[in-house]
Amino acid sequence: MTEPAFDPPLPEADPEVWRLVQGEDARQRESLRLIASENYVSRAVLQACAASLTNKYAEGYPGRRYYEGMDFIDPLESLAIDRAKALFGAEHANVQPYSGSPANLAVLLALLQPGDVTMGLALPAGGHLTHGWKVSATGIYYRSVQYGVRRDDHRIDLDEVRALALQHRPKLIWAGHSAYPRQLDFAAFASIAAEVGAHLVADIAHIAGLVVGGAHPSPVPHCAAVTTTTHKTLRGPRGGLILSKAEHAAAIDKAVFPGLQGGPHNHTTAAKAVAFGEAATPAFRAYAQQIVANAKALAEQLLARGYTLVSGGTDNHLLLVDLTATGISGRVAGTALSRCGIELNGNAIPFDPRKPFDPSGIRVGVPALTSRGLGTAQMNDVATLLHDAIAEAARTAGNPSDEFCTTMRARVREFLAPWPAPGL
Ligand code: DSN
Repeated sequence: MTEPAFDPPLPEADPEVWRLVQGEDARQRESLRLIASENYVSRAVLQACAASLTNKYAEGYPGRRYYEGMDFIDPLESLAIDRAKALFGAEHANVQPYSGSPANLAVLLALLQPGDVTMGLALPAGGHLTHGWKVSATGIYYRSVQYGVRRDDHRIDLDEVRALALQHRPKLIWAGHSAYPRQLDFAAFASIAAEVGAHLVADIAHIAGLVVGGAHPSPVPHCAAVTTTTHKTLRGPRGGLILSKAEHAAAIDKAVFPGLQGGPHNHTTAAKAVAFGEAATPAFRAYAQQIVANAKALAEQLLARGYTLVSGGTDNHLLLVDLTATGISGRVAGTALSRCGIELNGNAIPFDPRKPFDPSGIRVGVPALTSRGLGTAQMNDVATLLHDAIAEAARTAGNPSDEFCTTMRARVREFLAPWPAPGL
């Protein structure tokens, strides 16, 4: 039997796209990836992402679909749901959210009326856009009150959270972040939420892998709902997940579909199931513990080189470095470091006098390099690479020479050579 004429493999079918994909593969292999929200998925997760399931429509839920041909999709989605519930100890799981932002919007749609009051950590203090920041739909269609961190120790001030909650009587309180290096006290948030009759919702997009690996306390017992992406520390495909108490299951399912989304991305659901399976293993538990150990070791090494860390250190997978003393902004440093084969992002620090697009800090995360197998013994070298590149960027006002960058890229490649990138 001959293959259909339209069906050559990608390198032949579209060399232009293939070249770019290959380029990205090489870049991921050869650069020191310190973006706190990124990771390397396993070969198994990558294979599931590329499965024929992408060809199938499946609006609805297992056993209640609007399409025929669900012989394999229904058991697959049920498997993903069961694995997610077991992994997190949750009463209900919805595995269909396309990513974290739709998951958060779905929770609001399920639990609130438009115009209801919500509370969340402000973006400049390390919160997420979808926790009610003014430009987000979550801040436009709901009345959002934002809490911050303390000026002296950069920790969330639970006294302020309580005072604001008593003053504004929110219907929903977010506990979550995308740039906060400390643990969240979910029990304390739950007690404030109970006092004002609010739903507590945790967004654990950044820390889901740490939670299931026992490296961060779980919010699940304390919350009406918990949202997460599946592609950060959880090391799954790009996607979202909502966990909830059984009493909210129907409302949440209805909010995801038909409230916000159409057909689920079944290939991603399969990859989520694979990732949940991987995350339930002892090896993943060790990975989660190693992430925190590596972040703490890197923090020590940067402190020893004179850097200022927001809150003085870390309890999780990320550090926020205040670059004010170096004379260059986080954006300028990030661009220069990228030319040197070191990837991270400029990030606002609490009470940042600079603009969000050109902030004072950088965010440094270790989940990806921990997936390559690097441990605490390698964090001295990671800090040296970072420091050498930042120092040269500062000395040259953000314009290190091409020669310097080429040398740095070679040093990064050589350093990473013994630690192959998973999946690629
Ligand atoms: N964009 C993600 C991050 O980098 O933290 C959060 O959505």
